[in-house]
Amino acid sequence: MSSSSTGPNPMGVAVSPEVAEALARGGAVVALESTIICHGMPYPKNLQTAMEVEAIVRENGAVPATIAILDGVPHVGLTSEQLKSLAVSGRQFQKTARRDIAHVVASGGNGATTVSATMFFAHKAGIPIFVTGGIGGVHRNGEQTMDISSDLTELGKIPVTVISAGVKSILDIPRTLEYLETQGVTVAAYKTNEFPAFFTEVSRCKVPCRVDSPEECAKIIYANKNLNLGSGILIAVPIPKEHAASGNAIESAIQKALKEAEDKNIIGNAITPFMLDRVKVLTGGSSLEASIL
Ligand code: PSU
Ligand code: MN
Repeated sequence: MSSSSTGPNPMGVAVSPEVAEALARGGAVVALESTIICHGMPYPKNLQTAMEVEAIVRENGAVPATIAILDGVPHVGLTSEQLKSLAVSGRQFQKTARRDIAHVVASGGNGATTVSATMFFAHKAGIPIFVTGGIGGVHRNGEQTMDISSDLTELGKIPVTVISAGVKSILDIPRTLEYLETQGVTVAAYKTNEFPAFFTEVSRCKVPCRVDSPEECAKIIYANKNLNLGSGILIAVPIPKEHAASGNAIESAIQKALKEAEDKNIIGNAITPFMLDRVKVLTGGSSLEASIL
């Protein structure tokens, strides 16, 4: 079902009528990001995947709220027309992390929100749950470049629960977990003791907390809320074994892509889309398939 968005409310955010209605009656709403649509996958795979993800949320009795900035207005919950225009526009939508929000809004631009910006708007709209594929983290060589995704600091300061397939091994997973600890983020893994590496269930990093049921997750989310901890929660759900890509093939693609990035001097917020794209090409598309499944 698609519904047209209302104009921005006094908080400066346009919440779609369907999302607003669900929130008002205390129904379940799941926030979804848009960088993955505009910068993470090619058209039309991105549109198919975005629509599929929204459909899965609905099948499970919740209302999806994809978040993006359209003509300078942050939108929480998109119509199918808006979703399509986002998918078709792709990279014309600016990759928008927390630091970019004010600029994209002030210039009336179009922004595809990363995990950090999506968390920010989800919280503003009163949505406590956000589902995505992979989150950003500490980049490899991050100890020199200081390239640490603002997804991690946002998790430290916004009480939203992010459910993801973990952190891709294009990043430095052990340092990402260290940084999340510093930020005070509750990190849990679902039915495993190991923090998942997105393409595979294996990272060799022990997770600080294991959960084995949705009820256990809910109890942690409740404790966080009840104590007003103010920080976020990351729940990592490993990719199903049958869909896991080969760890070795991915690692050698990552090594190649890292070298290419260095040679081309690709840095800053361009590095994640570059790495995702190169790893996809170098693995003959198997990393993209694993991303969608
Ligand atoms: N990792 C993925 N897929 C993605 C991203 C990260 O496996 O699509 C996107 C998310 O939107 C994430 C952002 O929030 O990249 C992080 O970018 P950066 O590393 O520039 O902070
Ligand atoms: Mn970065």
